Amino acid sequence: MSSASPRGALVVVEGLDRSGKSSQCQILVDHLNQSGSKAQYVKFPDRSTPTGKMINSYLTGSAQQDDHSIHLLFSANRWEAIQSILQMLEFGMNIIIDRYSFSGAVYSAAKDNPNLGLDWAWACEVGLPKPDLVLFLDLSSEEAARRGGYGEERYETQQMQSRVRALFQDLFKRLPNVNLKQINAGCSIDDVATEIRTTFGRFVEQAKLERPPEKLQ
Ligand code: 2DT
Ligand code: MG
Repeated sequence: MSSASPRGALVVVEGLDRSGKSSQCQILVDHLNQSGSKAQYVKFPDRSTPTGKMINSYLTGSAQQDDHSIHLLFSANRWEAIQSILQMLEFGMNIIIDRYSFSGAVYSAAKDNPNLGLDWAWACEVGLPKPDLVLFLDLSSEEAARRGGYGEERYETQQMQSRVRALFQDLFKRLPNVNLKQINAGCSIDDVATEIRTTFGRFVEQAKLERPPEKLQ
């Protein structure tokens, strides 16, 4: 591929559990692939790698971890994937990521651990590729709970989710350089998908993608 061809866009979808992230990522990926753009779905945590398996044991309750230690594992689970993500972007593939550093910082900071605030939690994300676009699917924790309730994994309680929702907004305020679009995830799947597609389309028309992407600060 010649260096003149555009790189792919790095898009992150964030939100609470039950906000529809995974479905919406898949819908966008399918839409892009069907309309002639290359797109690949990536999910964090990636539970298939050695770090991901440790994370999975923690989330499902079969292992305990110190709060800092599990935080670093989640971050390592992203860092270990970065070379392959950068290569796919360079190859012209749009990468649609289901959760990224933003979830990484806020879920850890939402714990009742006075030594683990947003500043500490964000520090190990600095230097990772900065997404070109972040779509935040906003949903109240009450509405999320009405959608069939939470599952049985760690963090899936209404108290934790409402803290996480507030911390996402605190974090976004600290990151004015992030290209953020908040989307009301309380509408129907089709309406949310349409808004995401329109937002992505508008973004791509105007995008001047640096190569490689900028870094999170
Ligand atoms: P899923 O339900 O999306 O599989 O996530 N989490 C996620 C963190 O605490 N830190 C992170 O860095 C990431 C990516 C959010 C499982 C849970 O893991 C949380 C919910
Ligand atoms: Mg979950």
